[in-house]
Amino acid sequence: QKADTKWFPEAKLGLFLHYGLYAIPAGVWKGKEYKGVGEWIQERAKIPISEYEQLATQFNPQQFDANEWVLFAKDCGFKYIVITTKHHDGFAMYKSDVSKFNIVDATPFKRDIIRELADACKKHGMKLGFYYSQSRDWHEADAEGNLWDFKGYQKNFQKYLDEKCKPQLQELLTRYGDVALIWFDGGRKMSDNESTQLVNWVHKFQPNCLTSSRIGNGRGDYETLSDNKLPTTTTDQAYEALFTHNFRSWGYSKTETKLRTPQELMEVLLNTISKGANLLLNIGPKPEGVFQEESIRDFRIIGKWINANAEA
Ligand code: FUL
Repeated sequence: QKADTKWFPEAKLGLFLHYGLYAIPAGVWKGKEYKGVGEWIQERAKIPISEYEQLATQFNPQQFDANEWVLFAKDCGFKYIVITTKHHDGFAMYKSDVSKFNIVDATPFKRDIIRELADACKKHGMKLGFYYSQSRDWHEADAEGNLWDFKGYQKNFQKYLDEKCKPQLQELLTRYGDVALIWFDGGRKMSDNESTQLVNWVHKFQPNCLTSSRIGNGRGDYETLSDNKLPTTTTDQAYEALFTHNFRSWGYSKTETKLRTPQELMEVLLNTISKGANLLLNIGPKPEGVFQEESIRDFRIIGKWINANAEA
């Protein structure tokens, strides 16, 4: 049973937010600069879990204000927000009973950012979707990816699915109201059975919650393209291109400072929506809980055009 995708092509523009512990190192670990994807720092620098976990004790985004984020998105013409609830590092940005490695139990901040965002989205009529890294989880021995802490270990992927992935998805789908979509990421190594299990699991709790194609094996409800790639053909299917303001990093980065200009953002936007696909445009919020000033400035510029040209 596929979910109802009708709202999706009508939405056209989504705000992608990659927020997590990786915003603190922001591409720099022990004085060494890592270019590219800042949210991959644990893998790039092969940081042991015990050390990476220490970042949680420093995570305290005092300036975070969910209403501000949502109203900014709304002002700029975004119709949905997708935020990382758990990226490849395995850290839950919400209160999870499944793993203590979460924002409420492991940080001095102690607030559930996803709860606050869900409430703000509801209040302001914004759709909310959850990014969830379903196969890579560098915090877990049985998940994909961490070969530095768990060298030579015989993985039991189904165990990870049953004991972390599925229970966490259940939390996300039963505690935060309507979830517009689960933005699965990284299903290339999954079997058809594993992908199907997860899609069914999502639809069991919320039949109309969309699942992205990165669930693997053609099982998603809508098609999401490769990172920072324009659609090549016109489509009337539910399709989505994703671009980050900063050319290469999704998480906040001090080593990737070049940003797409408003002109470049407009080109990406027009190219994408003229082909019938949605654009999911990304910001990596800073450790303090705010967006980079340049992103606010530039997104407001394209927002003006979007609002001026929005269909009545
Ligand atoms: C990729 C991930 O590995 C990146 O870190 C990022 O989340 C991007 C949107 O998808 O596959």
